[in-house]
Amino acid sequence: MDLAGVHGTSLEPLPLQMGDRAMPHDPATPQDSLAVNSWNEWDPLEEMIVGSADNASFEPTEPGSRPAIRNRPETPFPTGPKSQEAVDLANEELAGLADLLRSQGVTVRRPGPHDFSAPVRTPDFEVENQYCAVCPRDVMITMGNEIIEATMSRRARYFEYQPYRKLVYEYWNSDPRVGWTTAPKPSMADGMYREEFWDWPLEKRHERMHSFEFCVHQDEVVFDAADISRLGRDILVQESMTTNRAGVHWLKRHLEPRGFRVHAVHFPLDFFPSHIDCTFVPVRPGLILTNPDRPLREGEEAMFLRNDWELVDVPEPVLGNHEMPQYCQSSKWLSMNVLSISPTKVVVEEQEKPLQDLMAKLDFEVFTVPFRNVFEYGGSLHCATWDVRRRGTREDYFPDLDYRPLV
Ligand code: ABU
Repeated sequence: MDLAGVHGTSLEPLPLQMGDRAMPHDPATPQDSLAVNSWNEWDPLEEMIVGSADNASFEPTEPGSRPAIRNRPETPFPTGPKSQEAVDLANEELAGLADLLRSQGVTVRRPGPHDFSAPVRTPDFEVENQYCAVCPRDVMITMGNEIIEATMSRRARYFEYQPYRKLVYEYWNSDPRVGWTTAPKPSMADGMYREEFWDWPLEKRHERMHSFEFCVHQDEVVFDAADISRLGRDILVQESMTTNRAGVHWLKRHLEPRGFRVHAVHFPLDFFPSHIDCTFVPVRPGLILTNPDRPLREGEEAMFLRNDWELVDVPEPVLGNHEMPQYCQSSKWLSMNVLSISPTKVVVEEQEKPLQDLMAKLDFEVFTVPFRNVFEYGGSLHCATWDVRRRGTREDYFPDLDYRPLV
C-alpha cells in the first residue's frame, strides 16, 4: 500500500499536542470544523466515501462464505477477477451516485487502488484472492469523531481496510480530534468457523432460530461494520453470520466509556443474516424502515415504541430473489438499502418505484439512481458508501430507556 503523499506522514509537527489516546470530541461543543463527524444515519451529509469496483474479484469459497450462482447452485462459482465489462457497469453506477451526491453539495472521496486478485496468506489461513472495494460500509464506520475499522469476518476481506488507509491518514493528520481505532483482527483460522452451518437443512435452521449461532463461533471478536446502525447515543448491532457476540461485547466495551449505549438486535427469521442495512434502516429521528420478512426478536421493539419511534414495513421489492443478478449473493432486500442525504432527502434505487412512493408519502424528497449493476458486489446504496461527515451532534433519541451497561 502506497502512503506517499499523505499529508502529515513526514513527521511534520502537529497543530495541537494530544495525549497518547485520542479522545472523542465533546459532542456538546460546536463541530463545524471537525474533519470526521457523523453520529447517525441521517444528518445532513457533508463528506462521503463512495466505493469503487476497480480490480474487483469474485468472492472465493471459504469457511465464512459459500458463494453460489443464482438459480444454478450446482455450477461452480467463478474465481479470480471480475470481467472488465462487469467492473465498468458497476463503476458507471457508482460514478452516478457520486455525481448525485456532489450535486447536493457533498464532498465525495473514493478508495485508493488495490489488487484484489492477489492471494492472502497469514500464519492461520490462505485464500486465493480478495474481493473488492465496492462496499466501504462493511469495513469502515464513523462513530462520532472516531473512525473504526471492523475486524471483518471473511478471509477474502481481511485486508479490505487497505484501500481506505490513505484517506484515514489524511483525516487523522488533518485534525488531532479525530480518533482512529482498528478492531482486533481475528485469526480466521479453520477453528473460528462452524463450517457445517452451510449444510444445515431448513428445519434445523427453524429449530435453531433463537440460538443466533451462525457460521462463526463465539471465541474470537468478529464484526463487519455494516452490522452496526447509529442512532445518536444509541448504537444497534445485529448478531449475524458476520458479527458474533464477542464482536458485540468488544463494541460495548469500546463505545460505552465514550458515552454510547450499544444494543444487540436480532432477526430470528433471517436464517442467513449479514449486515443490518437490508433489515432495519433508520432514515430520520423517529422512523425506521423495517423488513416484513425479518421481524425484530420479540421484546426488542420495546425501546423504539417506548420512545415513540415508528417502525414502517417497506413494500415488496421489484425483483424477486430468483431475479437478482446471477453472481449477487445478497437478498432481494437490497431494495431497502437506501441512503439518507438528510432527514428529508433520501436516495432510492431507480427501479424501486413502490419504495420511492412510500418514501414520498413519508414526506421525503426522493432521489433515484440506477444501481442494479452494483448488486453483484454485495450491496446497494447504503452499502456502497461510508459517511465521514454529517452536520450534527450526538443526540439522545431514546430518553426512556432501560439500559444496562457492561461495566
Ligand atoms: N450486504 C447486505 C446484504 C443483506 C441481505 O442480503 O439481505
